Amino acid sequence: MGKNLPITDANLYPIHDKVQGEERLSFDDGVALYESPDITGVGYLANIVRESQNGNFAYYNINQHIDYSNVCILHARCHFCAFARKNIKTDGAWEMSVDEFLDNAAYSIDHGCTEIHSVGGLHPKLPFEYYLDMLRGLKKRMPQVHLKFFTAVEIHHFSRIFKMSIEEVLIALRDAGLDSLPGGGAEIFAEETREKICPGKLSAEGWLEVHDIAHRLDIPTNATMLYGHLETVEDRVDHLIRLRAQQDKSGGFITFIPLAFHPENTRMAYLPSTSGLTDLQNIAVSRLMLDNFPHIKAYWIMIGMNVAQVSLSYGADDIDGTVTEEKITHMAGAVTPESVTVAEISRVIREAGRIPIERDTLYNEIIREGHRWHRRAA
Ligand code: V47
Repeated sequence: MGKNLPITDANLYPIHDKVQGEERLSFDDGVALYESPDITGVGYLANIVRESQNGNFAYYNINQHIDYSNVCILHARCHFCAFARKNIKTDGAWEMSVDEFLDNAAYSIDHGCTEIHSVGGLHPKLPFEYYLDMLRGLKKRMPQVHLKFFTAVEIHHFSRIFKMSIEEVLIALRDAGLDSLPGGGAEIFAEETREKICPGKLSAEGWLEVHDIAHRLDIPTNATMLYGHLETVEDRVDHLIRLRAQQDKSGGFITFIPLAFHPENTRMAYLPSTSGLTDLQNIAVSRLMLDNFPHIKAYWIMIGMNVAQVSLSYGADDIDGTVTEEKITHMAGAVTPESVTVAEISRVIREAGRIPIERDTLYNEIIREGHRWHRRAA
């Protein structure tokens, strides 16, 4: 068994058999994958799943990130965050008016973006109308553009401060133009570690409940996991298995994005940055454990374009997008550019031996004719 396989760790052979038989991997398999010294072998296994699900394609999108404000009532609680500020008077704080936000988003029209990704801190004072007006204003100006707004933590915050149920919040936002939720705020679900890195933040159950309700309302969402801080290997596997169980239940996750912790300017600045091998390992193990997630995204902003390129053979089928003005990671010391061109993304993907496909948020292929674009009919 395994004689002609590019696997040197015998602990991976039974997992190889399960992967070949399309059998679900267990908690112990997840731990064995993380503990294996044979990263190439783990990547080989992840690549089998990646190619069976997404062939030779590698997806990207043309998108814009706009963070409407970094004022956050949890500013003192999330020890991994370099983005949040106590109030608008604090050094480095910002708060866009709806008009400023809409002016900022004009970039999306000029640059043919198919998606705007917008999140903010948990703002104590902005009224619900502010969020509705942002969405309505964008939908009026650019009805084609997909609006991926607000993490589960923001949705829960709105429900609390506006005294509405999660369902009421999501329905009102959806009616105003919300198309999907990004995957942020999940951090690490394991209670003990979560309590150390972000005490008092929305719990794992709370995060999953918001996504559950969104899925029931036909609002698709993404999921993330923050790694490279105080979490154990068991915490990571537990996180992936809880996401997999949620996907079995509600089925609305589109893509999973492992997020590499950036320590600079945070209260955990004593920790080292993640290594390329840890980044590849997290991509590969998530591809293997999350058998019911259609896509795994290598977020180049956090792991760098070089590792993102290699990850296309370690389980990832998506490289995120052009991005533009990313703040959360750059305020925590990311050295990647804040934006990249389509030509560069295509070159990176082709060089990895994959076929670049421009997609929208829901993975419909985008066809461009000059400045105009449309989604390929299914
Ligand atoms: O929720 C915060 C994380 C998330 C740091 O859904 C940090 O398509 C690293 O969720 N170092 C926001 N990470 C980013 C996010 C995301 C990004 C790209 C695509 C999608 C998607 C979602 O970033 C936060 C938090 O988990 N984060 N601080 C830090 N210092």
